[in-house]
Amino acid sequence: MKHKRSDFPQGFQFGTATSSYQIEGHGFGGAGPTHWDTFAATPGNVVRAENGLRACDHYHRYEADLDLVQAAGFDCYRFSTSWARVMPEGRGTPNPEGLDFYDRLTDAMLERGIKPCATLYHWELPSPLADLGGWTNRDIAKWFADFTEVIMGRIGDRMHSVAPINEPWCVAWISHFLGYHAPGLRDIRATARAMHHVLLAHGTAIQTMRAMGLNNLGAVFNMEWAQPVDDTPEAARAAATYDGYYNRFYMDGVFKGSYPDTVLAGMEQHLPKGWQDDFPVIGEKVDWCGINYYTRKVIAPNDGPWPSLDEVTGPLPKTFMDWEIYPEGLYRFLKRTAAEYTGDMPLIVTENGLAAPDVLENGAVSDPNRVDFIDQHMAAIKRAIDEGVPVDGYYIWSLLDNYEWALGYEKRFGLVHVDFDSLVRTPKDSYHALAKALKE
Ligand code: GBH
Repeated sequence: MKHKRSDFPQGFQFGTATSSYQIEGHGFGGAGPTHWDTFAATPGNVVRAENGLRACDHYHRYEADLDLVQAAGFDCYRFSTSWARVMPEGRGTPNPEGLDFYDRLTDAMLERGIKPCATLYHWELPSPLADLGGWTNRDIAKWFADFTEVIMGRIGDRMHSVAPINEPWCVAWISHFLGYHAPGLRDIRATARAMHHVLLAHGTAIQTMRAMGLNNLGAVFNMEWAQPVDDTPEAARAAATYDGYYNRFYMDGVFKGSYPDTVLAGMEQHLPKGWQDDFPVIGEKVDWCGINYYTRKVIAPNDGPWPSLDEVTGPLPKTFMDWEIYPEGLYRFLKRTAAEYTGDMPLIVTENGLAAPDVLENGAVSDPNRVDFIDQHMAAIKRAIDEGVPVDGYYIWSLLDNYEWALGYEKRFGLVHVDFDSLVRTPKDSYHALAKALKE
């Protein structure tokens, strides 16, 4: 690895990220069912119909996993809390065992000198709430605020930072329009409602935590650079539409108190009535902005008003997910976010990483592509910092190979290899390279 800690400003924070459903194992310890359990059980939704019920068994192995975070020299660990573990019914009586788990997890981080960075919702909705319409039901903002109060009432005092929701686009679009994620809908009206309600829930949770006296609260967006396929005005327009739906809608809502015209043109009639009145809540001030960045999309014009249906294969080298490797996009997003949305507010790259074949051989995993990928994205971040963008941290997705949602256990994103039969962990070469870089 060419880059090292000392190439970055004093206090810059390196971290690694995971999420509850992808690593913990579920359906025990008093936890309730989630919409991912049922979605995965329906044939055709997930590769080999795999689910997160065992995953990496992190619930029982978290101490050893945090030892790995510590030994690598990471400053921060970004984890998420399972709503269904904390409130099995989604509402009402909390599950003491679930709260105890996050309490132990928090203390285990602090004992190791690791800063706990919580995400409250990373996609597994309690089934009883899904049955009530989930993100299409406006009441979810209230349900989510109650959950926020319960979980933060227990561990909030020890969090370094908190973000309510991981990637609003994914919660809304991939789950309600593309149908690739639970609940697997393909319905524009449901999508529009989810797009709005996920932001309303974000703002309500921020207000709830402010009222509890908590600080260092943020919002985490996923960003994909929209590259027009050619120089025609039609392609430029298609890319701008994609950019509106994918990237700008959520940032505009949180930072500008409006939605972009590119999106309103296509779906204003589907937004819930009175949406304009919710911006004071949606725009509740945050302290930092998180960007999850993986790839770009090459966009060609199509006849419909919707984006995502008009992606074409780009020419750049690709990861094992078939995603183009485009570090420049991270640089451009950091610059654009600071210039157009956040000004002096700290930015954190809360996720970045790649899937690779990652074969375990003779007790080791050689993953030079991951080392290069991380190095190239560090270069992009450094370039933005050198040009005055206040980037405060870089977190690698992910600590462990884990449940890659609709792709089951087929795609490996970890710095640490997991054998999903024995559950043995083996740090990959990229882990060792990073550990060395973080000491230098
Ligand atoms: C992250 O999302 C998630 O936070 C994390 O849980 C997940 O494990 C990780 O990605 C790796 O996948 O080609 O139309 O399917 C990143 C956001 C959204 C980026 C979907 C790639 C591909 C869109 N991702 N996007 S599509």
